[in-house]
Amino acid sequence: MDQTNPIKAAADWLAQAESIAVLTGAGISQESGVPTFRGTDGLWKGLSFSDLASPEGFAEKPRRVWEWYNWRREVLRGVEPNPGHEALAKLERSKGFCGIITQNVDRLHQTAGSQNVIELHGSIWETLCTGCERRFDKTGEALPEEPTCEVCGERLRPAVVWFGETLPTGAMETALAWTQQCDLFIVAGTSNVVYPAGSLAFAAKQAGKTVIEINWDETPATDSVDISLRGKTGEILPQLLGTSALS
Ligand code: BJW
Ligand code: ZN
Repeated sequence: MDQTNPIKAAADWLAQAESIAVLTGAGISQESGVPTFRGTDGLWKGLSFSDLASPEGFAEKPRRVWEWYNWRREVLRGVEPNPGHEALAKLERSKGFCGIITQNVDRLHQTAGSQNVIELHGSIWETLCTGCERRFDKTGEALPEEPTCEVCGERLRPAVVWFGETLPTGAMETALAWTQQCDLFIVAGTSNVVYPAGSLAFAAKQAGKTVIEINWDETPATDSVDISLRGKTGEILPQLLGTSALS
């Protein structure tokens, strides 16, 4: 491994790996124009997202929570996948691949062409009825200020995972299985502070896998990974593929 050139070293790992799993977070969509949660653009009208992404926040002020989600849906209607998403889709096509484990609810990986995607935190494009628990696909639609169920009339909520809620059935189990099966684990554009997703880089390391982090900042996982590449995911991921024997 070339210690003096971490990009080259990471590209070498990529070229050698027979199967790869990737954990992504909000940072991978940042260059598409999607705001991240933490950091300078992590607030919305002065509210912390934990006021907005929690069952308590929704119970207290459902209209306010829907205002935030409707605003985010509108932002997402105007964005496209960026070279980071595209590089991962290309990786899936070009070699043995476990898949992408994403915390994002924006579906940009799928739009870029990735097929093996676990949505740990659900999808912003689906709604869930708080009464009859039916799910509705509302992809791309503009929703009313406080949408209600067309079957039972109860309040709809975004079909995403809020703090204190359990992840979709089987999602974490499959994600953990991928960390065990892959021989390279990439963790890209996540602050690694939200659990259980934040445990995956450590689980991969513990299972003896090579772990590469891509982030423009340090995270709690940085000191534990094999290679930490500091920069934009939309630049580094295409660079890695371009430098590896894959391309
Ligand atoms: C770039 C970049 C560029 C930017 N290039 N880099 C164990 C220990 C402690 C706490 C817990 C624990 N287990 C569970 C908990 C509680 C809680 C938790 O984790 N709390 C911590 C915050 C303390 N977890 C939960 O409640 C989870 N449920 C659960 O565990 O159920 C079991 C259970 C239930 C009940 C009791 C006990 C157990 C659920 C977590 C759900 C999180 N939901 C949200 C909202 C989703 C819906 C929506 O989108 O609205 O998920 S919160 C928010 O954070 C969202 C994200 O997916 C998630 C992670 O954020 P992410 O993706 O990392 O984004 P950022 O903004 O934080 O970071 C971006 C990063 O990219 C930064 O590092 C930048 O530097 C970087 N970056 N642009 C490169 N261009
Ligand atoms: Zn209903």
